[in-house]
Amino acid sequence: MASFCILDEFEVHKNEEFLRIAEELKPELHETEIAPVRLLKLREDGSPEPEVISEEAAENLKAKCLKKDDKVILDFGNHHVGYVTLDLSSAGSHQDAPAYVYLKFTERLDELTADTASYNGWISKGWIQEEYLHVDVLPAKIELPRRYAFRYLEIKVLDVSLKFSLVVNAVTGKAVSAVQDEEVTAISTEDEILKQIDRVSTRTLKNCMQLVFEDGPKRDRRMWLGDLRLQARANYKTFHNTDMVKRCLYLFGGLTFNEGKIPACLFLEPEIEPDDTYLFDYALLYGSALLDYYRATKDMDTLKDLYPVAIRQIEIGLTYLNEENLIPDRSGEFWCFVDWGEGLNTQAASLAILIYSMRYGIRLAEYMEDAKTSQWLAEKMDVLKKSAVEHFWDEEQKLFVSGAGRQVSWATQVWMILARVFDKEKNRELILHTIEVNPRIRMVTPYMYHHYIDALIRSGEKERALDEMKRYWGEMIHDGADTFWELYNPYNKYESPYGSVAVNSFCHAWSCTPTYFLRKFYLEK
Ligand code: RAM
Repeated sequence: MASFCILDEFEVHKNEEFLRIAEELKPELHETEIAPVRLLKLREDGSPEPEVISEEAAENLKAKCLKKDDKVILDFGNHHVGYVTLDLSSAGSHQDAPAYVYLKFTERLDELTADTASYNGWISKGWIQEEYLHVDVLPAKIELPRRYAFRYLEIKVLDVSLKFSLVVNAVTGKAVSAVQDEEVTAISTEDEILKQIDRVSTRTLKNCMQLVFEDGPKRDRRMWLGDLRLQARANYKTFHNTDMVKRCLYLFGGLTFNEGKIPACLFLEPEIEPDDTYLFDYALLYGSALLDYYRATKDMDTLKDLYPVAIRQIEIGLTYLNEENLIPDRSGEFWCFVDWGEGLNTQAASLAILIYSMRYGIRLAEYMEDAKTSQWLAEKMDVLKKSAVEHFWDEEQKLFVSGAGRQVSWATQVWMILARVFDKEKNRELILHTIEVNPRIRMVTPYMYHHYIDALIRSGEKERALDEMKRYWGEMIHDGADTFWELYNPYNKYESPYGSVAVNSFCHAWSCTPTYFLRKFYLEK
């Protein structure tokens, strides 16, 4: 379990003008009608691969008289985020007892057979998309109040009475998103896997684009800064909804806390409010998200407004350095994210991310013609690069190590490459050597894989990056992904940071970036 770093004193600073700008950019959500496209039946042996029993879902559904323990499984054909209405009635004698109904919405097929009752993870089981309904009077049209992220819906009759049955006349729904499929053109390639990867990426992005860039429409449903940065990159190359990025950057910039820190995430309801969680790396990466935005839009007014917020994050980051110019090791806390994954030591990566953010800070300062800032940042960055090599480079292993235990992980190598502690050729040697050694402490999230792909491309290993993308995201599709997942460890497919995959999110913002890589580095003229 991650130990959260809850702040003793938490003081929110609101910039009303920034929040006003953000509010004006609030999108109208598009609604699309959705309906089940087929009914499924689980195999006799209970295996998760259901048999398709009907393509004429609506007619077949209506024809069923459901008794105690009967169930139907509806397949909506693709992953959706939205609302569902049940149209129910009874057959037989007068309804003499409540119809007691169980509903389970799932994003993946596998989840239909997962045992959710024994869930014992460390985050709320409230995220599992299950409902228990008592329907006292039939017929009834029930508009379910929650928003779901789902492709499948199981409806099970927990009980009726001996004298009547439940009839599901129809299940209808509306999917919601700030963007529409038509806004994106498919990539032109003959490669089927790449086409699929691109399609699943854009679907993931679309379903996470709600009133802000959410991280996962099933779980969390809030805006995390690290996820936002990657979503925005994918968005520039696809839906190009730059207003949404602008809105989100202003929200983070307008809701800072203690010393001007940007929170790691924002809650959206009942009112937008910052979480009392500071993640060192996420806050530092704000500048990178701002620079991407500026490069995509040339919106100087926004840059001018938010530049001080970005530079402030670097200043705050620098205050954590000790006398040896190192960030003290806080791997045991939820303080510098880097990646989920048991036992990952984040000390070296945190210094690398600080260096990386300073390079972005320098670029921002150059656009702002702020020579003083770019100069001090460049000088300090050189000092930190030297410190990184001096303390973390292991000449014998030819790898970077991290923490007192001198841990070798993939994440540390990747972030040192992205920090450009070495030149391009040496970075190339390092990434190839890492692949060969295959350190035991692996990457587990698509978030970390994004940075790995980035590191390969920046080290001149473009073809290998493409192969790795196909291997990782392609394998997820092979394992049934309609949208990409929060966590995917090809070596342990049931891994969860929360104690059970039942609460993992299977449409997760930070996993949508293959579309960015493909469109930016491979398919654009
Ligand atoms: C989880 C979510 C989110 C991520 C944080 C660090 O709660 O998966 O996307 O940014 O962790």
